[in-house]
Amino acid sequence: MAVTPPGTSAATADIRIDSHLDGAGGRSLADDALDGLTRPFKELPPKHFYDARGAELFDRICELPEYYPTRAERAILEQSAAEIARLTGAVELVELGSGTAAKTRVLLDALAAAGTLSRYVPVDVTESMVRECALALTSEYPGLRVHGVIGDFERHLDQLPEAEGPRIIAFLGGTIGNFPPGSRRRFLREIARLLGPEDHLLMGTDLVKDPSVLEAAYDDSAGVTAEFNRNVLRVLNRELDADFDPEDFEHVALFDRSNEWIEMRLRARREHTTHVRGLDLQVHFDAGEELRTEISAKFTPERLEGDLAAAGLELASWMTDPEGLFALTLSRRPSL
Ligand code: SAH
Ligand code: AVI
Repeated sequence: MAVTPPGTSAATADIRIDSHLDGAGGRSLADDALDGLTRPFKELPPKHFYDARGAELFDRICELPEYYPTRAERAILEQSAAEIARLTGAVELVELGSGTAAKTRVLLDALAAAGTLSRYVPVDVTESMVRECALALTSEYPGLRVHGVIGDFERHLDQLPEAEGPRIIAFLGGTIGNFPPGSRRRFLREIARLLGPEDHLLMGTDLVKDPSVLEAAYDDSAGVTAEFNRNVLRVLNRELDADFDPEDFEHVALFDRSNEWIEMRLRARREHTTHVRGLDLQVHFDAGEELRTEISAKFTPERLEGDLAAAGLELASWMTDPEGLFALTLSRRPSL
């Protein structure tokens, strides 16, 4: 496939791809690394996990026996997709952090069966995901148009195409939990601003549960999540010419009971200094020092409703799996 220069778009009859990850995408990693690695408590944002290898590791995580969210969310979608199609009458589905759109097919099937489906808009920072997903879906759903957006949903929401009719903005997988609470509400407000009177937000949230179940989901026995976690160091080595040895770091996943979120960290096994040449930066780690790489917030119905209300949204439907592990919610702007 032809390479699309940054900030431009390419189109075939059914596929249009817009790319917004120009130098600014690279700068975002450089800025985040400079900021996060020089803090007293070192931290990197989770969006940098997802290069092609990180995306592949995430797919393997979704298949792990301990990682229940993907299966639970799929079960809810299978149970409720027809009702979601009926309630929304959506002609298009915009998906933030779409990845391989594996579960999305359940929704697309329901919208196609309802006879309303016309366009799918996947939005993801991982270019290969958006391109492969566009090719796969246009061949699986004859007549479907795919308008892919390669970009950062924290920076490029204003680049979404105009709605062509009632639409669903889907934010699945519990990715909203990767935002800290204040940014989460700000982000939800930005999504709310995109919703017209006929539109809905369909969001997946992981629910608070037994900490041992949560910790196992983020520290699997096969070590796939540990590799996913360390992958961010490989991204820094490649993109910023750093010399991290990923094996110098131990994977840590723990449930913070007061904040009700999982924290993933990388803990230095020994004292050492890393050189990030692209930033001309030396980063010192004490033995046992931790770098936080992700929070994954778990929700109660009250917390979720509070966050939605703070963003000016009202809950239209709350759906959960038989074990109550995960929730899918449909919300909208209240009619005046
Ligand atoms: N929605 C899928 C994938 C979840 S993994 C599912 O439910 O299984 C999170 C996805 O969000 C990845 O594909 C990652 O590349 C993407 N992502 C993470 N941060 C992002 C950001 N800031 N902007 C756009 N995409 C992002
Ligand atoms: C994408 N996101 C919702 C996943 C989560 O569960 O927070 C990422 C992940 N991190 C470790 N395992 C999966």
